[in-house]
Amino acid sequence: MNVLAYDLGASSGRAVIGHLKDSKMEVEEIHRFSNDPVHVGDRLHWDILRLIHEIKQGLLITKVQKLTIKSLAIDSWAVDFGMIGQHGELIGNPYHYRDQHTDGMMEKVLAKLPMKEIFSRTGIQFLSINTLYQLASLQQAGSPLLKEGKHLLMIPDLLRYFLSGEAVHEFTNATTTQMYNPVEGQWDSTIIQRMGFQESWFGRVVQPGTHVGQLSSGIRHELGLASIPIYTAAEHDTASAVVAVPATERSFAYLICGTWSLMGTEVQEPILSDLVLELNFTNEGGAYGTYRLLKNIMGLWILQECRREWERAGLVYSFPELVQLAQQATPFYSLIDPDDLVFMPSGDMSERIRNYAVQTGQKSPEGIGAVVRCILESLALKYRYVLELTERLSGQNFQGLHMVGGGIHNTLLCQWTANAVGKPVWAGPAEGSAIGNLTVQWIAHGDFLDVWEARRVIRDSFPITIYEPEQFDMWEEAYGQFRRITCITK
Ligand code: ADP
Ligand code: LRH
Repeated sequence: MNVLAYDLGASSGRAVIGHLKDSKMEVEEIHRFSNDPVHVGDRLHWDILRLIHEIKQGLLITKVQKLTIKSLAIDSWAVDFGMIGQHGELIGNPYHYRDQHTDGMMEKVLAKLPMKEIFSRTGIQFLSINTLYQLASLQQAGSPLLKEGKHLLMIPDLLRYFLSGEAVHEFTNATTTQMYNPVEGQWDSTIIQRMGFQESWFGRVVQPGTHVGQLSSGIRHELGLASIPIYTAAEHDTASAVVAVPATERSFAYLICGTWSLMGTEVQEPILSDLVLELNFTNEGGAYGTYRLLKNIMGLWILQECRREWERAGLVYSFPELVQLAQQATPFYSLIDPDDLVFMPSGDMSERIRNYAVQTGQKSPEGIGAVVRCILESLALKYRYVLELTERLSGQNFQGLHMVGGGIHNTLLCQWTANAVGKPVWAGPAEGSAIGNLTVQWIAHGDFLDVWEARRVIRDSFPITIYEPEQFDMWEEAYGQFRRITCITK
């Protein structure tokens, strides 16, 4: 019997089939598609109808291949949502979290609700992209979405709703709204009321691995399919990826490396200390009663945007080609703080990198190789900084770093990460979120006793590449340079 995972990242989505054979997981990607946000007027949207179309294409492939599907589940990026109107239809096209309507909105919300109070109620880091600030922005604009909307559904909730007709929230993703209270185990009515939002937008929240419906008769009829049970995965893709970290030790650090880089550790309770707040770490909900004490790092988004920009200028390079150019460039020529907000929106990214270098008294990286090298070295150095903070906040000393996600195809980044953190990097599996999604379904079906048994099987089923740290002195010196340039003092 097969289980089916849809894993939608910010840059691409895939349908992955998994089955268990001889105590190993076997997975096959049956469908992959790009996820292309669309600029309309001044706004940036997700192409939600294309995504549902691609999900249906995946279902059709299972039909053509005569695969029997025991269940399916969806995971995707966090914080974004759609509003459902009174007749059950989607109102408008969901906004992309990089739409600039949230600029300055966090400050306005914090004038109403103190930061400390929001943090103690939610445990969530302060990012302008959070659902809380997106809703505040729509409210300020008098958006019809909020006037007509009856139910707010996060992206995977929404896609699942399109498939099954059931409007149910999933826990891991709900926490990323910064309106869910993990201590009370429910939506935070204080924040919701004080913001003037409707409590009725926020419905029942279920845990990962819950059976939440069946493929609707409409879709079964349209595609000529039999019924398929629909489950919740850990629907936040990062939560799914953490499930798939092939750790054997209970204390482990991870770096989920894709469009974003998410670095942290698994904890049993949210850590709501002043230091976690001060360092802007988060306690996102995880599977099986855990929390993800982590920090968002801007990640390979910066490289993706440069690549897109060069492509528009007729300079078309694959990721491996860009990595090769970086390898040939001068080491530590210039460095950036990847998390400077200047790198958040889409657009003229290489120009912003050059400006950052000049404004911080460095030489400007000229040429594609120099820019790519600057991005990758800066990311590796930022990983060191955040890993040190993770150790400090969690009181642990990690033996190495687990890296999962598409970014591990960038072997240079993996090696430089090991060099920067001065510890081994264990890289794999690349399709962490999809495998975590499948794993939660298998656990729900009783195929594994718990996540630890599943992690052992993941470790035995997929290749893990070990990168040992090298050139320690050079990276140590570069880290000092990085801290000075980026003014990191803590
Ligand atoms: P997301 O799920 O956020 O869309 P992925 O986990 O699929 O992202 O990772 C995509 C990133 O992985 C790309 O932006 C790219 O930087 C990197 N990547 C993927 N394949 C390769 C490759 N062959 N060589 C180098 N980097 C790669
Ligand atoms: C990674 C991710 C991350 C969120 C961001 C919006 O795909 O889900 O965990 O912070 O997208």
